[in-house]
Amino acid sequence: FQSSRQHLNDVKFFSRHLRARRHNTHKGSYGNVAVIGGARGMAGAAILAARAALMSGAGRVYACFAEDAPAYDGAHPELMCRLAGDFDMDSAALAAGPGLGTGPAARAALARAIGSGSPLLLDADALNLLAAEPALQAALAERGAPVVVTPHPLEAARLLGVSVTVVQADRLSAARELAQRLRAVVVLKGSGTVLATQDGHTVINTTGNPALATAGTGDVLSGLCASLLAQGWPAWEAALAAVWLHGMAADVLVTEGAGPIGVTAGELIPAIRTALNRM
Ligand code: NPW
Ligand code: AMP
Ligand code: MG
Repeated sequence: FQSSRQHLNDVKFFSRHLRARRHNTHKGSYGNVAVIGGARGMAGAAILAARAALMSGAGRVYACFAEDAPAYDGAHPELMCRLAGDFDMDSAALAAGPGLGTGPAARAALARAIGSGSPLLLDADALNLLAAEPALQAALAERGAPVVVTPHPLEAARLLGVSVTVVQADRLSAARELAQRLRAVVVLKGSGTVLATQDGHTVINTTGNPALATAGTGDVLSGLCASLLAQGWPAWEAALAAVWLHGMAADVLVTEGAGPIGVTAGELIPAIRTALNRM
């Protein structure tokens, strides 16, 4: 297993999926993303994920809320705000979890997302719901469409039923174990994010810095990765590219003097757009 470990400091791992935009294309050519999240008090998490999806190139982005959908996002009226219950989960790549909460409406939205045929990213409260309910894990394992999960160490610990100390003591093994159990690409976040496939292949990301240690940066990563899934990237390359770009954007902000102190998750989003276009 150890021989499969690689360090992701080179875009060659995913560069073949980077394509210039062709002239004769339209918004339908770049895929739909739906973020499923934003319970009361955490609408910002869903908005951040949706903005990240929009500014990383998805053709249409929906922000779906388990309860109380806002009319629109004043800073980004391009986003379409909906109730999750009204959304056709088969019509977009899904990012479920940012600020989703764990109540009955959240659980119902997650079950519909898992039951859909869409590419699916699970983060945050979607992972907390999954950890609490073996039936949802069983449904996830039955899926045909791709799944990426992006736990931070505490979310990974909840899923594995161990302590954060155990996860952090051997992050490669924790990521591999989760990938096998959930039949998903796993992104175990934190300094030196570990990515793992179901067959035990692992990569450690080398971009990023403690500027990212602030609320909402994980939600931005979810929207970015779902956007690449919507644009047709395979799950593994989408996860590699999203993690690399997210960290690179933070590195650029620090180089420009905007961090590491006080970078906000919202500022990361245009920096990701710049990094993506420069590639
Ligand atoms: P500590 O503090 O070390 O004991 P939770 P959440 C641990 C939404 N958000 N290494 C750490 O534990 C999310 O989307 C909404 C080691 C930390 O305190 C979720 O839906 C926002 N430990 C919901 O809130 C912006 C680490 O985990 C604890 C670690 C809850 O998500 C914020 C936190 O985990 C947020 O995104 C690391 N690298 N990273 C909004 N604007 O609406 C984390 N931990 O209790 O699951 O809470 O991550 O804040
Ligand atoms: P979340 O905890 O879900 O908001 O996710 C936090 C995001 O910031 C993840 O992508 C982490 O990998 C990243 N992050 C947090 N702290 C650091 C750090 N010290 N160095 C690099 N990346 C970090
Ligand atoms: Mg998070």
